Order: sequence, then C-alpha cells, then structure tokens
Amino acid sequence: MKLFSINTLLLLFVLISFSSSGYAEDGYRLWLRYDKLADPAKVAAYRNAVSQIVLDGQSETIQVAREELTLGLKGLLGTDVSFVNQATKEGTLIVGTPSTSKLIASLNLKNQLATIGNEGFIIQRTKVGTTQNIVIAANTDVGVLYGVFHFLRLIQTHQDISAVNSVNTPKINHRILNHWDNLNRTVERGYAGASLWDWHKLPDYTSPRYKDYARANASVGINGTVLTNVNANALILTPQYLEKVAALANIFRPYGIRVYLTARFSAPVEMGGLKTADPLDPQVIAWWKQKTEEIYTYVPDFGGFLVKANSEGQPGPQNYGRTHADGANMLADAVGPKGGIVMWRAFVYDNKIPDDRAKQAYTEFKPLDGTFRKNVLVQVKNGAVDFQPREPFHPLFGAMPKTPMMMEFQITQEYLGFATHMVFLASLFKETLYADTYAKGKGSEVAKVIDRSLDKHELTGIAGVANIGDERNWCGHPFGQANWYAFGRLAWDHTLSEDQIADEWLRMTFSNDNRFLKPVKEMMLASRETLVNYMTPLGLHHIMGYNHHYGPGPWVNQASRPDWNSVYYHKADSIGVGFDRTTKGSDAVSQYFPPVRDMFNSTQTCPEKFLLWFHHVPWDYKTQSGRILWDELCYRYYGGAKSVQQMQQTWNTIQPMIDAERFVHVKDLLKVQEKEARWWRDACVLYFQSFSKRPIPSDLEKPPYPLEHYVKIKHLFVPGI
Ligand code: BDP
Repeated sequence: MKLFSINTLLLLFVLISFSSSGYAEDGYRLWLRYDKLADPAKVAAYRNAVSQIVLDGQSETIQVAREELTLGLKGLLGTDVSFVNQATKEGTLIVGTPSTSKLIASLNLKNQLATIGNEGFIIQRTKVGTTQNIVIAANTDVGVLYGVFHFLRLIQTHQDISAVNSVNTPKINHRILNHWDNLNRTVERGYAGASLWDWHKLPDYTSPRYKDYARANASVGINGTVLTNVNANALILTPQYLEKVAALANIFRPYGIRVYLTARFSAPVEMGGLKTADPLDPQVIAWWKQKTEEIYTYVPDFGGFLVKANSEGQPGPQNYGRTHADGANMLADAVGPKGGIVMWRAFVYDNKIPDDRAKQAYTEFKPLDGTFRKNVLVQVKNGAVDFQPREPFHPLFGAMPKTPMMMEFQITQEYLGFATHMVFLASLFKETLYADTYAKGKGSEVAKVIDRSLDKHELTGIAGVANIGDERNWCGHPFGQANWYAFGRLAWDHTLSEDQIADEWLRMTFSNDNRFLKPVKEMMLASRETLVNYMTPLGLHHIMGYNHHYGPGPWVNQASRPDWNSVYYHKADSIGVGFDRTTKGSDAVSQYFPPVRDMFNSTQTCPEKFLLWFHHVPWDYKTQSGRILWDELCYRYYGGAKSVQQMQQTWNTIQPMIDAERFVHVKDLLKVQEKEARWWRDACVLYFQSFSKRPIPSDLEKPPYPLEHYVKIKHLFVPGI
C-alpha cells in the first residue's frame, strides 16, 4: 500500500522547512519578529540577565505585556522564561507600577517615576536585596507595556543591557495614525490593498490582524487611530457602524490605543434630518451633543473627531457664514465633557480665492489664533501645498502661539512613488521637525512648536496618514514598514536620528549582521534625496500625473481648477522656471518670521533645495555647482535615476545575508523604481527643455522617446483613488 505520494512528501518537506524557521518570510511580522538570536554568547548573556520575571497586575494591558514578554523572550532566547512571585535570584526581570507591584513600590524609584508622566517608563539595572536585577517600572500599565516593548527592542537590536539605564517619556501626547479608509474598504491614497477594517464582518468577526496592528503601534508608542477617511461618510456615526467601531476599540484598548472618527460636518442634515448644519444653531449643537453621548455609550474612551471642513468640496462652517473656529468649538464642546478632543485640519485652499494656494491656510487660520477651545488642535500638513517630496515647513507653525498645532505627515507615499519606491521618510520628517521657524528667535524649531516647549499648551499632537492595508506585509513595499516605524518612533521622541531609527528597524526586520546593515542603511538614508532628485529637484513641486498622482505630469494644464494644474506650480517659460513667492511675487515668504522670510526671499540665501519653490529663476542662472540652472536640473534628474541603479547594485550584494523571499520582493520593486525614475527623468527633462530650448548636457544619455510619447501615456485603474 502506498502511504504517501511523492507530491505529498514534497509538500511535507516544504512545510517542515518553513516551520523550522517558524514562518514564511512574507513580512507579516513587521519588526516584531523575535527569531532566535544567532550568536550563542549573546543568548547566554541575555538569559543570565533575564532568568525569571516578576510581573504583577491583572489589567488587560498587563496581560498583553505578559503575552508579549513571553512571545518575545521565548523567540529571541529560545526558552520559556518563567513568571514568579519573588525576585528570588539574580537576573530577575521586575516589571510593573508602584500601585500594582509591591516589589516596584519598595524600590527607590519615586523621584524618577515623578518625572515620567503617564506613558513613560524606566528600565534600569538595580540591586534588589542582594541580587542584581533589571527593573521595568512605570506609573501606569500602558507605561509598563511601552517599557516591555522597548526592552524587547534592546534585545532584538543586540544592545548591551548589563548596565541598562533608560528613562523614556514621549515628547508628544497624541501620536495618531490617520487612516483614509472608506466604508467600502477602498483606501484613499492607499497602495497596500484594501482597508484593514472589514466593516462587513465586524463586529462579530474580528480579524487577528487587528491585534497585531495594535501590537505594532504600541511597540512604537502610537496611541491613537482615526479609523475613517477625512473625506468623511456620515454613516460611520450610525449605531450600525458604531457597534463595529466599538469592537475595534475593544481590541485596541489594552494596547493604549484610542479610537477617533472623522466627522462629516453636514451629518446633522444628512442623517439627523435637520435643515442646517450651522454650528451656531441650537438644534445642531444639540444634535452633535446627543450624537457624541451616543458614541461614548459604545466607546467609553472615544478619543474625539478629526475634521476636514471647507476643503476640496467637504462641507463646513463656512457654508453657513461661520468660521473654522465656530465649527471646531461646537464639536469640542460636545466631546469635551467626556475628555475628547477635536483635530481640525488647516488643509484649506479655494480656487475662487485669487491668491497663491500656498498662502491660503495661513491667511485663513492665523486670524483665528486664540479663538479655539482648549480641547482643539489645529492639524497642519508639514508643508503649505501638499505632502510633496520636499516642501519648506508650513508657515502656520509658530504663527498661532495661542493654539496647539498638530503636525500631519503623510506616511503613505501618494506623491513619493506609491508602494513601489523605496524611500525612507524619517529624513523628510526630521527635515521639517528641525526647520527653525524663528517664532521666538533662533532655536524655535517646528518640533518645539508641536511638542509644547515653545508655547506650553496642554495638548500636543502629531498625525501620520497611514500606509497600511490588508496586504500580507501590511504596507506593500517591505521598506514601507520602515516609514510606519519611523513615524511612531519620532512621534515619541523627535530627537532620535534617522540613522538610529533605520538601524533599529533594519536590525529588527532583517538582520543584525553588519555586512547587511551598513550598505542597506546608507541606501535608506540617501533614498529620500534620491527620490527628490528624480521627481522634483531644486524646489519643483506638484508636477505629478493628474488626479491619480501617478508618474510625471509637468504638462498638466487642463484640470478642473487652476490650482490642480502642474503649470500653476512650476510656471516654466522661455525665461526660466519656478514660482515667484518673493515679496515681488505672491509674497508667500512674508508668512514666515523675518529671518526666514529674508532667507527665502533672496536667491542668494534661499537654500538651493527650495530655489524653485520661492523663485522664478532664469535658465542660465548660475547654481552652487557652478552650472547654469538648466544643466543643474538635468544633472539632478539624471543623478537621481542613476542613484536608483546604485541602490539595485547595493541590494544585490546583500543577497546571501537575508531570506530569498524578501530579497526577491525588494529586488523586483527596485526594478519598478528604476524604470519609473527614468520615466520621471526623461519626461521632465524633455518637458522643461521645450521651454529652455537648451541641449541636454552631452555626457548624459538622451531620452529614448520624444516628449509626446510621455505626454500620451495614460494610466487607468491606478490604485488609491
Ligand atoms: C491630497 C489628496 C487627497 C486628500 C487631501 C487631504 O490627494 O486625496 O483628500 O490631500 O489631505 O493630497 O485632505
């Protein structure tokens, strides 16, 4: 009798080989991989440092901390570490808060705990009785959980913990992901599959991914999530959906993550049957108050609302002759008594206003400074136009000292190559955070505006538009995960360097091997500049394909509104290229504080990276390299595309150091990136050449097709719309 066919045996073999490493390397585990450390000496050292664990407390948060420690240590060290009641021997890991753990309460940590607030933690090697132990202490259970994740990270990244002494507190209170997810599971500007939220099956079926999503967020300290698109659908506020929202909130709660929703401003009309959504109308006020109370019956710790109003066609208070503050305050009064907040977006611009789009948010919001309720944050994109590969910081930062300003970054790569280009966004985030606004003189960096060190607001916040979908590896590109990670780490502590964040992420996600780390880290750190060079060098912006925003489209001039045309932004003509935003032009420079204004106002002092953002510059203008602008533009485009080829070469060298699955995945995506970088280069250079009338420098290869070829390329069914 034949028991097994050859095929079955083969399948069995494949399964066994997978299970010996535990998992297929499909990226699902993100940076929380916990594979056994390769170096036996390290394993031995960590086992000595953590021979048993005392973790007191019963809350759900303590339970998930226990789960994570169990999973992490078993994986990393290859053995179960037992939980005990007493620090009976050297190398006991003592975890908890003074209120849940007698042992923690008995240690001399009072002074330190007094400095770390509700979410901070201390990890310290301390003598307990006669033995040396490591303590993870916090004031709250969620602080303990953050400490546990940090401790596991130390081991994952091979840190020496023999003298560990880390006091860690978040610099910003609200660290929030914004999902632009629709109720039909499409994701606006999402490139990683469908929405994670399976509304149809919720609340009864809850995918295991929800918990893993929460773990990943908590591991980097993200403590809030806005579930729905800023282009909002009022349906989310109905009982049918609130029940589903509650199911998600219940899963996220133990991980310290609060749920927020987007509020469609016209909801009182659309679903409440009212004739108006005027924020000063008593019936409207009562409707939102009642609706908010209803939401809190489903989600007792509901975080509040995010609102896009009077922007790109969304309804808002201005429809009724009211201001943004009137609208925000009405909602703030509704959620305030329950501890909720309102994040009111400043992303507003109107094609009927005959002014530079880049100026409009400032013009509208600055006069409202001081008129918002205490529980309102004004959420401002990093730059004044729209999440471009590079923009100068938004002039509203520092300009509204009486209002807490919340940073909005875009993690999803709407304008940065979707989920096929490798670009490490920590560089972009840091560049904005560390731009000096001069609001209170030198040293008034954007980070200090949003972390309250400048104006001492009670509320502080930072948001990132998520790049997460239901693709197996969450973000589409394996390196897209690094941007989710980087956002979280910088939201917690913006002083971390890009280098450190890349280093941590690579070690946890791929390998601690230096032969891998060094070249790949270098590649990541250079990747944003590379992308800027092949897409929008020297301050160019908003020259992508119309509407879907895929690929180059510097020729776009037929959009339904002028401020959606590329030609509006680059203003190329026979004389030169660039948007004159100087005091002689649109005067956008004057929205910055004087030293910044003056710096941007002159081509002599304007950083070259922002040259064409602020100036219309003649083609023969001499740039810093000594080349004329036209030549420099060509060299930047060609240099960018060439750097992608170098990225490919670098990636090929690390093949032996990582698994084949992820190696091939990244290798193939680099092929796409290389092709598209050349596409951007050729299309843009040929297009701008039609104005400059100058030759492409002779040492650069000529584009294979004429300009018309690129103009004619049409893309249908582009994801993310
Ligand atoms: C733009 C996106 C659009 C968003 C908008 C926003 O193209 O899909 O709705 O930003 O932030 O960049 O509201």
